Amino acid sequence: MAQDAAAPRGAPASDIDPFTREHILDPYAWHHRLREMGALVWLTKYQCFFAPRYAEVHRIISEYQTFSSAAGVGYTNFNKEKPWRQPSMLLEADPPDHTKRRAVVGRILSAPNLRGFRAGFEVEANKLIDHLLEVGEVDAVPDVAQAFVLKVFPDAVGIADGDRTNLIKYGTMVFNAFGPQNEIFDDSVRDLGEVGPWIMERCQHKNLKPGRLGDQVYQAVAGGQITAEEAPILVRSFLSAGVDTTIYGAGNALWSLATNPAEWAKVKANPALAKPAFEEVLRYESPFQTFFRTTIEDVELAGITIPGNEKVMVNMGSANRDPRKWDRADVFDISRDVRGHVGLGYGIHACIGQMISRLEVDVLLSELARRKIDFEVSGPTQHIVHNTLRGFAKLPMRFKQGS
Ligand code: OVM
Repeated sequence: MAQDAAAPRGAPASDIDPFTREHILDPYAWHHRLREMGALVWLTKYQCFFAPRYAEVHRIISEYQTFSSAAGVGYTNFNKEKPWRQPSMLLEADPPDHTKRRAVVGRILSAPNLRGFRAGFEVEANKLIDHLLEVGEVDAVPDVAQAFVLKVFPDAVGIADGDRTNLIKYGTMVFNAFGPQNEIFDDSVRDLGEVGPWIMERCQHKNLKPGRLGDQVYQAVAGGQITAEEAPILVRSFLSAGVDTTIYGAGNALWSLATNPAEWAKVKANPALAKPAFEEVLRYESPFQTFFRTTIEDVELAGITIPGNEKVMVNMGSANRDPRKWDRADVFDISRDVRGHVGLGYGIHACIGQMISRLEVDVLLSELARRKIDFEVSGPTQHIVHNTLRGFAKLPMRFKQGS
């Protein structure tokens, strides 16, 4: 057990390491403990504050003027250390740089602009469901979540067909890099020399199918809204942020619904409930658990002064289960009022891909529901050991025709 003590900073302190294998695999007990300790807890190992409660998480991600993203949203402070890759032009940027790019990409990823994809996603979901009924037992991470997302999402961006596993390798690097430079990070960047150039090649205009989302970014260059230098790095954001998140989100959805069959019965009875069910998954098993901000200047939060140019660790997974905000926070309930969850962030940096991610998972779940498919966990599961994402490495499941 970690030692808790009063910190010199006037906040409670903890020597807990959120990035050990043990704490990654079982986060909710230590989240609870840190929430009970205070609104800000000083992490002695990382020498930074940790925000475990909903109110402060919400405030930090709202106040982009004070809590900057430009020094990176991982533990590495770009003001002090070199980033591992060229920073994202959306995620790792502040206004005014962020503003125009956000508007352009936001329009491309808006619901009206995505409407045309639904029918094709449904075809793919139904092919997959036919296959699941044939084989019965699968590992739902590679065989369902990954199979579906790796087909429909890169197709929508306009990436050529073929082996797309480099997208997963790259996503694993990107999201592990938001944590400390520990062994988990080192393991995931091992293939960077091969995967990095592969990704950047996919971001070139000539390699993107005309009319799809990637090409639309380049059309904005032609329209003068963004520069030619920005375009490939913006397409890179699609490939960085859009794959692992939705795969683990879909896996977490299948697990949450399989282990709460009364909730799945509600969706089967009314497939329109697939949408609120996924929102509850984003709260209950947030795929993107944690990131950081960097203070631009001294700021007072919860009675504590945080000096400028310091990292603050923000835990959305913990905020999404804070009983100060949520009734029966540890219960998966698709009927609850889940508005305000921070599973997709909030404010100017709120997930820009949320509409396509929701569309993918909604199609998958609502087609399973429409066809009255039942599924259950059929063997031991295993979570990923990952610095920032929460999801399954192994999720054995049995699918069968229900009624
Ligand atoms: C990006 C990016 C990468 C990872 C995550 C993310 C959660 C964005 O390259 O813009 O948002």
